[in-house]
Amino acid sequence: MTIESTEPAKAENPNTERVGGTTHAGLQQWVDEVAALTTPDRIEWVTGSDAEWTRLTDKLVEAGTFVRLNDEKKPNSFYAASDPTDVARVEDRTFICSVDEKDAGPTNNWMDPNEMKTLMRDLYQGCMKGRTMYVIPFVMGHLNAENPMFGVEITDSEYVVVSMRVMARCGVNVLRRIEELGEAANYVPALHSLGAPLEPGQQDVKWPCSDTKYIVQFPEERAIWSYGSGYGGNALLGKKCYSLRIASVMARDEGWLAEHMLILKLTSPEQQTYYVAAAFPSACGKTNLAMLKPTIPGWKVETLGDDIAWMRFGEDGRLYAVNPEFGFFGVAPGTNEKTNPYAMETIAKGNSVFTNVALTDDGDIWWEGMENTPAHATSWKGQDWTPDSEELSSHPNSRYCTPIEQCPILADEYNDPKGVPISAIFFGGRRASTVPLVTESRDWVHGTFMGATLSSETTAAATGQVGVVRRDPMAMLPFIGYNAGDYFQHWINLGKDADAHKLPKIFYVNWFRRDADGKFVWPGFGENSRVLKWAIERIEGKAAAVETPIGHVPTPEAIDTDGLDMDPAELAKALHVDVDEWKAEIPHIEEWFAKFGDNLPTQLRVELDGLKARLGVQ
Ligand code: SAT
Ligand code: MN
Repeated sequence: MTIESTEPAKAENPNTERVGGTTHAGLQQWVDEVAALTTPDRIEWVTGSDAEWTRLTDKLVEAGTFVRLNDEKKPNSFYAASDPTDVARVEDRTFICSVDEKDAGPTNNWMDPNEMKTLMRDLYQGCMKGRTMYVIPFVMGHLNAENPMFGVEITDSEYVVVSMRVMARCGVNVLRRIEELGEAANYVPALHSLGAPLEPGQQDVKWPCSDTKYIVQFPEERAIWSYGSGYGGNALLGKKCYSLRIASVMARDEGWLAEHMLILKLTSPEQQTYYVAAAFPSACGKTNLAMLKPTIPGWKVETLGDDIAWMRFGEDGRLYAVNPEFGFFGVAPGTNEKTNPYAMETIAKGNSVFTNVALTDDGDIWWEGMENTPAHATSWKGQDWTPDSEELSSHPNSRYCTPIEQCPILADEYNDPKGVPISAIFFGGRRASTVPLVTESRDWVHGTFMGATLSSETTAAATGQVGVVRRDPMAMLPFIGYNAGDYFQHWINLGKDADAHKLPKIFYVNWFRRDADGKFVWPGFGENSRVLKWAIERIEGKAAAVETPIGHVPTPEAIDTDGLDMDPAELAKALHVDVDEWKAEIPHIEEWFAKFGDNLPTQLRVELDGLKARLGVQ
C-alpha cells in the first residue's frame, strides 16, 4: 500500500529525530512516506519494553492526559478524561472505501477510494507537526500462528500507543518476525492521527482531537486510515477496524469468519467441556457474559475473549475460534462485584487505563453501579461530583482497558493458536419485548436468518440516539467490511460446505425483556448460566423444548430454576412467544431485507416466507 499521491511527496522535515527503524524495505518506505506527508518532529518505533511504558505514561501524566492512580488501589494504572465530543465510535464518519460502491453494500458509508485518499491526504498534510509519530508493529492473534495476522499502526498519540500495548501483542518481537518473513509478511498498514498539529510554542490540550473525523477502511488494499479521534474503537486500529472490518473481508475471501463475539469455556459437573461464542451489540453485556460466574452448582465458566472471535474450520471439520486481542476494553458503568466480579479482580491488578470514569479523592476510580459510592469525586467532565449530583459521574460509554492475562478465569486454551472448537453460537440483542429469553434455531440456515435479522436497542457505544430498535445483523452492523447481503451468503455457504453435525448450534437470546411495568423479567448476569445449561443440554439431546413459529423455546420446566428466586409466571413471560408481537415484527424484517435487493440470499427469503406462514401472516 502506498500513501503517495501522484504529486511528489513533500520533503521530510530535515530535523526529524528518528528512534528505531526496520530492515524491511517495504515497511520502511511506507513509514517514510507517511512521515513526509505528516511532518512529525520525531519518529519512534515502539518496542514494547517496560521502560518504554514508563516513559510514555510519565509523558502522558506530564501532559495532563493521564492522572496516575494511587498505587495501593490500582498499581501502574491511569485515569484519562477525553474531550467531551470524543467519547464513542462515530458510525456516520466510518467508511468502507471499496473500489465498487456495491461492495460496501447498503449498511456502510462509501466513498470512492481515490476521492477519499485525496481528501484525507489533505487532512494528513503536516498533521503531526510538533508531535512524535509512533510506529507500532503488532499482531492480532498469536505470533506463532500458522499465518500471523500482522499490522503496523502509525499514530501521533501516546494514549493510543499505551492502550494498543494493552489490547494487542506489540513491539520488537513482532517486528523481528515481520523482518524475518520479509516480502512474505502480510501486514495491515493502519494510519492514525489525532489531527491536532502543534505550532512551535503552542500549548497542547489534555485530549487532542479534531472536529473532522474519518474512520476509513480500504478493503481491497487491506488498509486503514483514521483521522481526528483518540477514542478506542476509532483509534486502536487493531480492534474493530482490522479484526472486524478488514478481517471480515479476508475471511470472506479465505473461507472463515471474523465475528463480534465473546468466547467462553463451559465445564459441566460431569467435567464435560464446551466452548461457546456469542455475539451481542456493543454495550449489551458481552464482557459480563464472557466472565460469567454461574449460579448453578457444579458448572464452571472460563473466558477466552470478550469482543472478537476469528473462527476457522479445523481438519476435523469443527469450527475453531481464537480471540485475536490481548486485553479487555470493557464498558465501565454497571460493572461491579455482583455483575462481573472477575472483571473487578482483573482491573484491581492494575496496569490499566480508565477513560471517562470518575476520579475519587483518594486516587482511585469509580463509576455508576460500582460498590462504595464516594461522598465526593471528580466527574469525567472534570466537575465536582457527589451522590446528589444530577449529572452522571461517568460517561455511559466510559471504558476500562486492562490486560487479559490478569483475568483470574482466563482459560489456558487462550494461548493456543489453534483455538477452541465451538459447540454453540449465541446471538443476542437488547429488546424490551417480542424476543424470548432463548430460542434454538432449527438448523444453520435458520440460525443465519436469526443472526441476519437480529435487532437491538441502540446504546452509548456509538454516538447518536440511544434506545432505538435497529437491525444489527450478527451484532456486526457497524463492523461488516463489505456488502452485508454477501456476508449473509458467506455464512450460508460455510454451513453448506460443512458437516452439519459438526456445526455449532445457533441460539437467539434476549436478557433484556421487560414486563408491562418496564421491569426486566429475567435477572440476567450469573443466572444466564441457566440458559447456557439448557443450550448444552439441547446439544446433548437431554432438554425439552416446544416448537414455536420462531424456533425451539424451552418449556419452563426445562430451565434449571433450582435456587432461583423467581416467580414461575415471570419465567413464563420471559419465554413467551407472542404471535401478535411477532406479526408486528414482520414488516420491520421485510423492510430490512428490502435494502439488499437482489443481494439478499434466496435462503433467507425462504426462511422469512416460512416464518410468515407459521405465524399466519399473508
Ligand atoms: O468502542 S469500541 O469499538 O472499542 C468497543 C465497542 O463498541 O464494542
Ligand atoms: Mn465490541
